[in-house]
Amino acid sequence: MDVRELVGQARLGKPRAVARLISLVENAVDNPAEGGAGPAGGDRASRALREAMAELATGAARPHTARVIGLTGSPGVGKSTSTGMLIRAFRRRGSRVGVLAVDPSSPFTGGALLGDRVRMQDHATDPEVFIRSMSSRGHLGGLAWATPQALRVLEAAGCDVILVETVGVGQAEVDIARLADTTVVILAPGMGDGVQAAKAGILEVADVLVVNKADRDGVQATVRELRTMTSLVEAPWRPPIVTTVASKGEGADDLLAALDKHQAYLEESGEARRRRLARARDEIEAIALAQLRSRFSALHRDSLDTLAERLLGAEIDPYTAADDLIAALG
Ligand SMILES: Nc1nc2c(ncn2[C@@H]2O[C@H](COP(=O)(O)OP(=O)(O)O)[C@@H](O)[C@H]2O)c(=O)[nH]1
Ligand SMILES: [Mg+2]
Repeated sequence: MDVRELVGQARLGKPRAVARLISLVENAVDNPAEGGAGPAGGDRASRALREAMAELATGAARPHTARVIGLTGSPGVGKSTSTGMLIRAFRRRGSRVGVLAVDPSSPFTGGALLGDRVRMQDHATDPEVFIRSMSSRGHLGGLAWATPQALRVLEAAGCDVILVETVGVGQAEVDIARLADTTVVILAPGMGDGVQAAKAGILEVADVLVVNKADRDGVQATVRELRTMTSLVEAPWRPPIVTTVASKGEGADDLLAALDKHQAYLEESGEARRRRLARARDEIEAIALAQLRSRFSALHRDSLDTLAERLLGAEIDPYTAADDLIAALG
């Protein structure tokens, strides 16, 4: 099947075409040639990816816009369980849902972040739910350009909502707050999260704060701590605090209401467009950097070696050598 046909099928929401297009993105990350600079490669897979993105980004069909909701937090707080809860909540509304589990650390993909619970049980046979996981497999910068492209595929497939699960705040290669329209930071009571949260500056990224595992002790203390923090926020949007028991589906309606309220704020304030523009800038920059890195590593073999010899031989100073190297990039 050629790329155009594949994109056409994905636009019709055909799961297999969606899966194949996301695989195209993933395989480019996986491609170790040229330092993992997927979109820069001249190989067949890279060309196919480029063609697919051109068709998706500028093709005849008007791009469908999805709400991108990021879920982040420390391991074990209940991100995957909450993702499952939100899939169900959005499906009840009749929304088509995409899920991307982004794992910056795992050397293997295959749903390390997304529990089997979510993958298998409820949604495996639901044609309106697309679930994929992606890992960087150690390639620097790989997820920075691959994730927006995977989002574009899911968006083209008509997803109304895309949930992106990723670990940690400030530890992820993909800065979820720059990727999502709404970022949900999930905490759990009694994990020392309050203190950690303050340190990691979650208030800078959180649009909605969730204290999950509200069936455990200490939930009120965590909520109080967060409330004290958010009361100091002077920005036009003060992140609401929602308590949930994701494993029992409790609090789903409150969370949904908080998400909707934030979405309305984004639209009214013009922040929605600002965030999308920032996302577009990041994507272009990530691809450009990948291409530069690729060309740079190609130069490495000859120019850089020669320049290093000359520097050691006191024939050239390091600044002039760097200028020469950049000039050689063309
Ligand atoms: N008691 C309790 N356990 C929960 C709740 N939500 C999730 N869990 C459990 O916490 C563990 C980690 O959940 P998971 O969603 O995989 O966390 P993640 O690492 O953040 O994705 C699992 O055993 C869940 O069943 C909750 O609200 N209450
Ligand atoms: Mg998880």
